[in-house]
Amino acid sequence: MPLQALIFDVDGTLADTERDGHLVAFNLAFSDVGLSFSWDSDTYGELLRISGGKERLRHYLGVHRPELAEDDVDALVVDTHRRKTQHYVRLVTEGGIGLRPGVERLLREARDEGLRLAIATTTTHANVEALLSATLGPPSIDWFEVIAAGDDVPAKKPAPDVFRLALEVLGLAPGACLAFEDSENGLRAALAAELPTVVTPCAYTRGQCFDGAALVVDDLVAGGVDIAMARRVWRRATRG
Ligand code: XBP
Ligand code: MG
Repeated sequence: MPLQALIFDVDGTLADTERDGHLVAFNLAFSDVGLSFSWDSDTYGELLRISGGKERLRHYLGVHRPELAEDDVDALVVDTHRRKTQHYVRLVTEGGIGLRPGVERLLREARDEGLRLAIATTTTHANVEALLSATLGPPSIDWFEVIAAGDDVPAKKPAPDVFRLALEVLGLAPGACLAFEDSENGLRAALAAELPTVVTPCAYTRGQCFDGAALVVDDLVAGGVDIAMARRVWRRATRG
């Protein structure tokens, strides 16, 4: 069975979106709704262990601002996250975030060779579409046969749900695919879906445990990961 598809995580993998995108957007949203705190980079780095912006904020309020978590905390979380997503889409659309090294080359080489593309992410469809449009142009959204996003599935990473949804829509077995991730949570999700996985850690995830990855490189350029290398890594991982 040949390699047939590449499945990409988004945040930290396609682009380094967390510090200059999501974190900035969260703090702007906290100000919008009158929350008296903001997150610094180190705090956010710790909170990133929790997948999902809504789940991350709900955890923070419950642990660090229990007085705010008493009333209708769900309504506060949903409203704050909605505003955060609006800020994030604006920041990305303004061109604040670029793709990581080698990502565009690999996507274009994969397309040229007829490989199918998919996304499996924890973030929202709005955030993914804004990032793709701003970095590769609006038509690039259609390069991906499926964009499986966090709220499309019952459980977020490290659960395998979003990768399994991508495989289901592709109609492919995991052994016909190669996944790309940046974090321990993401790698665990991909491995739980039995996907061979390349890891390109980002600033927040460097030093996490990537046991089981087919390859770990600083980034796709540093690691020489073009489509030919991706095929070699897949072949070695699957004996395909
Ligand atoms: C990383 C995440 C997301 C983002 C924030 O997603 O855990 O929650 O941090 O996005 P990925 P939302 O799986 O792409 O690495 O606030 O939209 O959740
Ligand atoms: Mg990620």
